[in-house]
Amino acid sequence: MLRKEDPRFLRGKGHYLDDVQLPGMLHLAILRSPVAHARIVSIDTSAAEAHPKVKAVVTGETLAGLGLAWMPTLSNDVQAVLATDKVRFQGQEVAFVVAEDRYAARDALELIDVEYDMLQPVIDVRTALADDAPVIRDDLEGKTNNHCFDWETGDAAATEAAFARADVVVSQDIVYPRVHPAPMETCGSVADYDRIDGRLTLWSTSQAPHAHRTLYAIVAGLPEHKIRVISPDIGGGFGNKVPIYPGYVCSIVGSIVTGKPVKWMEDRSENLVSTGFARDYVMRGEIAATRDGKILAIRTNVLADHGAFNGTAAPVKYPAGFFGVFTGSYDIEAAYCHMTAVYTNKAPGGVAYACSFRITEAVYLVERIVDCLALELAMDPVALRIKNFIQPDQFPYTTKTGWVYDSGDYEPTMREAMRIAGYDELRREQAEKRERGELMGIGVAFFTEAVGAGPRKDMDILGLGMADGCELRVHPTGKAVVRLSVQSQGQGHETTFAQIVAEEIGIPPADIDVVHGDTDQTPFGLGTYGSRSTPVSGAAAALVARKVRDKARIIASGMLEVSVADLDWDKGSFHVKGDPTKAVTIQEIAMRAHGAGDLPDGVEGGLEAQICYNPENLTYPHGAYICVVDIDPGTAQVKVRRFIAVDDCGTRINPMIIEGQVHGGLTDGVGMALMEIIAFDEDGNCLGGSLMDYLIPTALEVPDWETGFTVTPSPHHPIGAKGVGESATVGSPPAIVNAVIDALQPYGVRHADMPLTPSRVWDAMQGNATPP
Ligand code: PCD
Repeated sequence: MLRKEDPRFLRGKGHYLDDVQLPGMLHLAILRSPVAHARIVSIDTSAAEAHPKVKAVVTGETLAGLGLAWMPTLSNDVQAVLATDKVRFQGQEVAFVVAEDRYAARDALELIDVEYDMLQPVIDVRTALADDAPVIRDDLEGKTNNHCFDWETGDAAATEAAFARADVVVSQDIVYPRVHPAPMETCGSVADYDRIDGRLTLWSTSQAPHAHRTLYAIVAGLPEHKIRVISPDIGGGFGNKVPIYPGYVCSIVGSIVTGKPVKWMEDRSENLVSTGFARDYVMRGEIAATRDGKILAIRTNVLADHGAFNGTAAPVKYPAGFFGVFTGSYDIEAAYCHMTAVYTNKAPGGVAYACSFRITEAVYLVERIVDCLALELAMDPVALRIKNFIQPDQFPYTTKTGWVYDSGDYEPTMREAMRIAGYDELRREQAEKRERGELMGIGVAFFTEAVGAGPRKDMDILGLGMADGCELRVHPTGKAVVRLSVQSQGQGHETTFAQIVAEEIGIPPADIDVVHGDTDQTPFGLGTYGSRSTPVSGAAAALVARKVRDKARIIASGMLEVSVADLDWDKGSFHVKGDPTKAVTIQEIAMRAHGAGDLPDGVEGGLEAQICYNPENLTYPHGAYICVVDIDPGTAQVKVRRFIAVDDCGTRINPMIIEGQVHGGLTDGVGMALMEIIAFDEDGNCLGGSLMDYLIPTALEVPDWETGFTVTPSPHHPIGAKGVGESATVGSPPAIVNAVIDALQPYGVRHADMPLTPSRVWDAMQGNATPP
């Protein structure tokens, strides 16, 4: 089925944040710190205030007076809305101007004079905890160092014992560099505060409008029922639009102060420099195995860079998110992970960029060290993986860190990827090319993801349980509206959720409207990220439709004058058992439900239902990826020649949309593996602040994707579907890096860190370790 939203998008009729125009609307611009770490000595706003088009200039001091200078983050830290005492990263919000137009607001920023007293910045995560490192978060009471949190999982002693028994132990330092989600649309908001009835309407680029509304209610002390958060069409989220950014709060304050609607819209550099980054994990992976390739244990130690404020959105019990699933798809004896997170003078975060809370880092780590082990054992990387896969009869499988994988059948997925790739033929081709000095590499990655957070007993964000509501109304003429708590950023929910409901209730998808992204119009729920919409809200949509169908059955029994037990469902109609000619359609039932005359005893009029779905478990999609690269030995440039992706996301709702999700994620993977990095110089200047410096891939850098699938339904999801939105971003970087390392075997290279730019690959070929 084609996407219902596309006629609107393809004709330029999408309605994005910057399309919101309100009468009398003013424009807000933010003054940002040019330096990474400095004390604010003074701020002179008088010249800006004198600008004829300026309506307000607000500093941290003004906000402090209102108790709004600091706000809670989604991970129990606090973050400055506008700096009061110090600036803690380059690009931090220092003051804002509200003016009649966007240009005047930006011009006036240049009239603000800030005097900074420079402090030494903390940039290198490895030395952030040194005794003499300046303390970044001296706003936190009693803070004497840059330590953010420690976290561990697994069994250290059992893991040590397994390592002691192993024939082979391989360890490798692996960096997953800081990258940025860089959605096509940057972040922004329009706040409209009505002073008379005390109502705030906020249009914002939010992936989680309900959760944001609750936070605004708590922070600003506004009554929650007087706040309406609207996410219009969103031009890509990728996790970038999960956190609450100071700019959103500034636009609210701007509207309260001026009494007018106020728009804030980031430019590209502001987005790259100041909003949620992703990854930035410095990892050491260790793997223990027998000589014949049975993996015994995996151990890892991670140093996590959280920037100046911990703005991560992650379930609170898992400060490192789902990194606990770092044991991958393998049945092993023991595992242990220790993580230390630190503050640095860099932009706060990080967000789960196509990552389901750090699963991307976990998958990269395990798939790299398994390849390192294959090299050490001189074993084929596919054979090593197959030998260690969790077997189909072991599901539900409890990992050594306590997660329960719901279902999986890994080997057929791996074999399907090998079939499409022509794996053995590729190996033969590679051998021939090696003879001739050509550098061809074949990389394999196999992943299992954990997506679809809740359940609410285990998972919450700031005390809000991770469940989702759904409401379905069938109108008298048999057309329907389904209201969701999740929010699409391009994934096609208007289509797929209509399909889910259509399948259950037999009304054609074209007759079902999907309403989302408006807290006044939809039931409460935690929003879209971590590929949770299908696992959680998709389940809610199926169940709410079944609830409506149950009611329709009772009404049908009255219409056909038989008992409920004597009816058969036929997708769209009920008929009397054994007599298909005695039937009523769902449309006829809908009219009857709203019509004159009596309904069966105890049945209220109308045909609608609402539920709140609390998932029993996460869903665990898996996939097998094979990448073929060629490297130019003269320039060290990597070309991805082929990429085969076989995904298993359980029951597939819309194959075309899944295909699009996979294409997008694979392209992300090429970017991260070969091009993207948000780097800093030693003064804390961000070196990735524009798309000239932060390279993202285009159609020119990617091959024609070759995709396939297997189907292993989730046993606990009502329609067996698992998430898929992030799978390809998670699975592709290790496949690409493994391919590059494989190609570099003639040079004896075991590892090189992303992004594998020509200079890094060249360095690796010269035997130089990758720079940090
Ligand atoms: N599906 C189907 N079937 C299945 C699954 C799924 O069909 N089995 C489909 C659905 O329905 C949708 C899609 O597909 O439509 C997706 O889904 P999911 O997986 O559930 O997911 P979601 O929740 O919806 O979404 C989310 C994701 C994420 S998370 C991300 S990053 C990204 C992805 O999504 N982002 C984006 N993808 C995308 N796309 C687009 N276009 N845009 C965007 O932005 Mo995070 O955490 O936030 O970082």
